[in-house]
Amino acid sequence: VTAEEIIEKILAGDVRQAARLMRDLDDGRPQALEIMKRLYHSGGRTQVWGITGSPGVGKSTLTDALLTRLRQQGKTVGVVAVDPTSPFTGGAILGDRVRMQRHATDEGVFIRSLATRGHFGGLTASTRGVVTVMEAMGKDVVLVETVGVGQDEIDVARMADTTVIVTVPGLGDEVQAIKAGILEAGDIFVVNKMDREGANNAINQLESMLALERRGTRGQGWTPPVVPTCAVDGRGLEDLMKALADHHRYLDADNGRILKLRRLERARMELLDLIQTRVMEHLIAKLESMHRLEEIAEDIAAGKSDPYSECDEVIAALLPQ
Ligand SMILES: Nc1nc2c(ncn2[C@@H]2O[C@H](COP(=O)(O)OP(=O)(O)O)[C@@H](O)[C@H]2O)c(=O)[nH]1
Ligand SMILES: [Mg+2]
Repeated sequence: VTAEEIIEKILAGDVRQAARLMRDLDDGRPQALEIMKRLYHSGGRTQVWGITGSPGVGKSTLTDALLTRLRQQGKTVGVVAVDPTSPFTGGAILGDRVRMQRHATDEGVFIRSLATRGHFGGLTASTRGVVTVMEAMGKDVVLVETVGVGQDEIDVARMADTTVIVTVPGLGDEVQAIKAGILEAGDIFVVNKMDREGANNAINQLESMLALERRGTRGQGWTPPVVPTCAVDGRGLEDLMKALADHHRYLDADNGRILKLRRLERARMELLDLIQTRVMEHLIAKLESMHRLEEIAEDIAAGKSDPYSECDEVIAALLPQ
C-alpha cells in the first residue's frame, strides 16, 4: 500500500488503516512519520477534551457517559485511554468493561489505549500522535482519559482544548490536585460520586481554592465551573455537557483567540517533545554502539568519575557545537 492510499483511507475514516498507522508510529517506523507530516494539518475542527484525575474517581465511567451522549447527538467520537487499567481496553471491573465495550461495534466510535510509551516519543508525543490521526479521520470530538498522577499526565491534560479534572468527595483529593500542580490546568472541575457523603464539602473546598487560583493567566475570561456528577446514574451529566459546550464557545469567541493560544502552547510542547526524544535516542544509540555507556557507568559507580563530568564529556563529544 502506498502512503497516498493510506492517507486517503485515513481521511475517509478507515479504522483499520488508522489503527495500523498508530501501531507503526509507536514502533517508530519511518513511513509512519512521513505520513504524519502530511496528516498533521488535515484535521477539521475536532474538539479535544482531556479527562484527568486520580485512579478510581470515575474518569472511564464519565468518558463512557459523555461518549453515549455525543453519539446521541450524532457526533463521531475518538477515545484515547492513557491508562492500562482502563475498562475500555480490558482492564478494571468486568461489569464496567462489558458496558464500555458495547461501543466497540459502533462505527462512529474509535477507541485506542496507550498503556506504554512507544518509540515515537514520550507519553505526550504518543498521545498527540493518536489524537492527530483521529483528527484526520474527522472525529467531531476526541476524549483523552489520563490518570492525573505525574508531570507526563499533566502535560497530556494541557494538550487538550478543554481539560476536565475529576475528583470525588472525601479523599482530600482537592488538596492533592493542588500539590500536583494541576489545578491551574483545569478548565472544568467535576466532583463525581456526588451520591457519596461529603459532596457539598468537596464542592465548597474546590470552589474556594479556585477563587484563589483565578489570578492565573490561563483562564482569562473563564471561570472554571465545579460540576457535581454521578457518572453511574447520569446525574449532572447534562450540566457537564453544557459546561463543555460553554467552554468551547469561550475558546471560539473573538475569532478563536484563546484557542489559537492553546494550539500555540501545544505546538511548542509537541515540537520540544519530539526533539527531546529524537536527540536522546540518537545519543544513547551512539553511546551504546561505542560500548561507552557501560564503561562510564562502571567508572562512576567505582568512584573514578562522576555523572556531572561524564555528562559534559559526552555532550562535548557527541553534539556538534
Ligand atoms: N457510587 C459511584 N460510583 C461510581 C461513580 N462513577 C464511577 N463509579 C465507580 O467507580 C469505579 C471506578 O470507576 P472508573 O470509571 O473505572 O474510574 P477511573 O479509574 O477514574 O477511570 C467503578 O466501579 C465505577 O462503577 C459515581 O458517580 N458514583
Ligand atoms: Mg479509567
